[in-house]
Amino acid sequence: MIEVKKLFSFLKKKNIDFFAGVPDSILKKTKEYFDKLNKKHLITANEGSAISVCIGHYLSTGKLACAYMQNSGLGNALNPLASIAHQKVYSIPILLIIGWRGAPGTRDEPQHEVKGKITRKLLKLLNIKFCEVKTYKDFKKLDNLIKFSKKFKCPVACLIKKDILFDKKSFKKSKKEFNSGIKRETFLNYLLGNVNLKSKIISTTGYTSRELFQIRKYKNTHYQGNDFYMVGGMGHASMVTLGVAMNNKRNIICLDGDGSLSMHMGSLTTIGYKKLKNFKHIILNNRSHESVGGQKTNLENLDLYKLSKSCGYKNYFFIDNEKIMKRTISNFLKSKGPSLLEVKIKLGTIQNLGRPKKLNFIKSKFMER
Ligand SMILES: Cc1ncc(C[n+]2csc(CCOP(=O)(O)OP(=O)(O)O)c2C)c(N)n1
Repeated sequence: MIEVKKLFSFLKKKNIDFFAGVPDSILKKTKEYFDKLNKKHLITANEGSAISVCIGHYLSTGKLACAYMQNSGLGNALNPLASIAHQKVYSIPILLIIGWRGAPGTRDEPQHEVKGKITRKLLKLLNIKFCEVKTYKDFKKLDNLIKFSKKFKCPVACLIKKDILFDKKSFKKSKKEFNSGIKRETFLNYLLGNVNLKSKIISTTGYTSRELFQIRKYKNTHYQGNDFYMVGGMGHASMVTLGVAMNNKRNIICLDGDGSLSMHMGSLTTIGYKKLKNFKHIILNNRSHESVGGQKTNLENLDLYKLSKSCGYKNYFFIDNEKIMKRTISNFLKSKGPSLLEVKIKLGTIQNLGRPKKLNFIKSKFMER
């Protein structure tokens, strides 16, 4: 195991002082250290952006920067890695720190096992040298890789499995600003109680899908079978919803998070362009990546009213308290879309939260109804 503090002091000694990435549960103990770095750290909308800002950093400083991500984000990172940073293109040194979900020999969710199994192969295909860091002894390997990256001007990677990083310090709980709004669970219960039985819901990655699944499962009143849980493919829920809505007359609802929304925000323009009356988009805005540790999404200044309107959405609704919830949900569901409902939610999730299981069964049910 490795204490996060020691990893950071190792990287500092290697003169690496700029970091960019998308948060991941395996790397969540790094949160407070990144927060302290302030201007030397950026949480980016997606992993391709993290690679790209590290490329820019190198172009202006000549220094190797570090991009961090979950291995599921390698897909997003692939484009700038292969088409810009690769040794045969512009040859840019970068250190990737990758949380290795679904590593062979570990048990994980299906989507992680798929990516976990091919993570090393993907890196090999990209000609990216890598090492796994499990103990302090592995710092030597990492040191050699960093030297290699600097000398031959190419990306290199370090893989870290679950439960390797630990921190002796316990940091303060999230700030007050994250504690206003409605509980996600409360909103979902309200929504499921009011939504037409024929409406379908496509929900984003992380706690949103997990809570929706759990609530449907344990509340007999909340009819099962109309949901498609995006257990992976973060940021793509709205376009899956669009694909379903284009071939349907009933309300098709996307349950999105603010982190997921920002990952592929360009989708909003396509949705606005299509102008489907049955397209209903809900953003559960907790201003954070709660599912992987509560890191900030940095969207405090994003005006979803202006954004949705300028992308071509017809209606915008907002809920930040329970009093207006029922009426607003009903108006939103009745409205002619594309409509966007922003719900201000606070941090916190259902205890003993499960995960959607039997994915093929879920898909079949969703397609049948
Ligand atoms: C491409 C990709 N990058 C990163 C992750 C890890 N991840 C899973 S859920 C999540 C946070 C989602 O944030 P948000 O949509 O705001 O929902 P919240 O967790 O706050 O409910 C992240 C970063 C992932 N699954 N896929």
